[in-house]
Amino acid sequence: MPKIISSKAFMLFVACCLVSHLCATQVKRTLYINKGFFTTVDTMKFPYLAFNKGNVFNPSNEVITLTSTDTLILKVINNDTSIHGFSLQSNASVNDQINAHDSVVHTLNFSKEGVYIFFDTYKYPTNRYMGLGGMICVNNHGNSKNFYWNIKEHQKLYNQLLDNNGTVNWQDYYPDYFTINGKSYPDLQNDTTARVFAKVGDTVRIFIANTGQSRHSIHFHGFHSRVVASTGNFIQANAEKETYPIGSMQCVLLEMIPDKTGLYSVHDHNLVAVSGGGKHPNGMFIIMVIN
Ligand SMILES: [Cu+2]
Repeated sequence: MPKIISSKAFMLFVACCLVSHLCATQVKRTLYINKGFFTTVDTMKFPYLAFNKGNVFNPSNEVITLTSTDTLILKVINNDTSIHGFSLQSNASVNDQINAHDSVVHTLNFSKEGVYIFFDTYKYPTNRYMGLGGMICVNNHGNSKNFYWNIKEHQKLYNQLLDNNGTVNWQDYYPDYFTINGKSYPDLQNDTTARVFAKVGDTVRIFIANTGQSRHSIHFHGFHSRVVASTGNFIQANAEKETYPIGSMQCVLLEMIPDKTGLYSVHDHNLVAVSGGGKHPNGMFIIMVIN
């Protein structure tokens, strides 16, 4: 008799395991820390670092997308010849030091929708400034049109100095290039992950992280958005507005439902950030298309 009960209990246990296994999706991703050169909109070059999905350098950091029921198995490989760090802004227990050509693995869950920054804490803020800051985007809307903006500014001379183990004074920081996903206008117009392209009535979601050193005020023409999630001190959840001041290492998830067709610009309200190498409008500037 006890044997029958225990075998029934065992079958129930197996069934439960199967159900919970089917509901929870495991997402496996690998990030490579790569070193290379950033090419600006006016073809200047400076040393740069990025988290990429392969071992080939690309100045756009990889974007990881999840839902809040996913479990992320994340491997980070240091493909550089120097030590790097790996941290997650929302989770203090993720704080690694990774030797050259070494790697770490984390199992992570994100219970809330929003944007989470992963970044290099080693020699902080140097390596993060040099490019090592990316986004994990958690979205439960099954039918939204999603766009990803990793916003950042650069001062060419600072990258060169820091790469030569020089010191810089952040009080004297006057950035000369301003990018979204490592690109400036007009190249940004060809970034399908950044340029909003939607129809009237679509639910547009824009995942924004500021991985730079400066604050950036993102200003939309044409539409107000609703704040779905925010880590910023300046932006409250559910606020509906058209300008969003996003501080260094802060994130916002916006939702916009366009009600009219046309071309509408989005730009940093600080007009210096709408330039590149002193030329306007070669900075943080996107023309959205609503059909
Ligand atoms: Cu404007």
